[in-house]
Amino acid sequence: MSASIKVVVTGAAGQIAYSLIPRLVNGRTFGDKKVDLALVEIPQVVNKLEGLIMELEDSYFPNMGNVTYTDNFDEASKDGDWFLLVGSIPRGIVYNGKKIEERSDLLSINGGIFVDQGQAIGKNAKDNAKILVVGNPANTNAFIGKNAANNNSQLWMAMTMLDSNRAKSVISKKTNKNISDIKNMIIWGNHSPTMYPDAENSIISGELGSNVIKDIGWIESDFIPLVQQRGKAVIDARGASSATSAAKAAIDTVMACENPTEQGECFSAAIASDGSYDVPEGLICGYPLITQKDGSIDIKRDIVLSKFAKSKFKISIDELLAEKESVKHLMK
Ligand code: NAX
Repeated sequence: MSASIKVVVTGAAGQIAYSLIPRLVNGRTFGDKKVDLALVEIPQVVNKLEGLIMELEDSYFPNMGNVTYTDNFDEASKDGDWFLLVGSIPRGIVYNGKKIEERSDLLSINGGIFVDQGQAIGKNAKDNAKILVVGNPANTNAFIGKNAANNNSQLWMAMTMLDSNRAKSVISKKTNKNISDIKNMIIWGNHSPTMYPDAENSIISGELGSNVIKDIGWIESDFIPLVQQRGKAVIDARGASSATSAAKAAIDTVMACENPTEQGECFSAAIASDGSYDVPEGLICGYPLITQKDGSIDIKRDIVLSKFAKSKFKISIDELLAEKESVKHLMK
């Protein structure tokens, strides 16, 4: 085995984590590296992780290193290379005696969690740590965490890969192409129903999406709402939110960051804006990204957005600005 890597996962007793954690140590996600895991949960359920660790041991993963579990994030974050922040308080549960239904309550409660986690990461994690926020509201949680971490050499991301994978699936059905023929499926903006999945700039069997799908009516009335509402459709059908597809998307994001991107291609995640594509600086916004040969991650800057695309993207940017405003009390 070439080297070792420490991965910290929060929400480790949840649904997504159950599908995600075994894939972290399967010898594929991080290549031949030995993977140490630090699993984090809230005190009420942390002991359940003993059972998960038993299963991991019983699964015989040759690349699995040390596995620890704790309800102390500060301790878990020490020397972390990768952070998969899946844990968050979901909408609909009773928290401190109040049913959490409003997005503003969700932002405020989870925001508080991300202040503490951000500070711990900034202080304890490796300077080149990568942090992928999955727990919702993912972009604004990442915004809060990055601010609290105050360490610009660490990379904070929010996950939009699941939206990108969903969009690829819809395009592959529409065009009768294999899913692997659909590339560069960019999700602009927020991981929320305002996201803008960009069919026009996707690459379908080597051709620009706008040259293949000329039906803007289908894009506007079918494709975009289908992708934006897919999470709700899964909840309605399954009685629980997307879990195995979310776990796969988190792994896809890690692998996209760990391996140089093919020439001309890009992948989707939200990172802090540097002003690219006229997004206000600092917002954690869904962008097309490239992993360079030296491992650094950049925004792909040569995408041309149509007037239609810009109008849709703006709706999502405005939502991110409103979310930023509603958590300003958490910013120092
Ligand atoms: P679960 O409710 O099954 O698991 C969440 C776990 O997080 C629970 O076990 C809970 O105890 C734990 N947790 C809560 N606060 C914590 C904290 N401060 N530290 C550590 N652990 C904590 O939810 P699951 O289905 O796994 O979903 C997790 C999150 O992913 C939710 O916020 C969900 O909305 C979000 N999603 C994000 C997606 C994305 O594409 N970005 C898609 C899937 C999913 O909806």
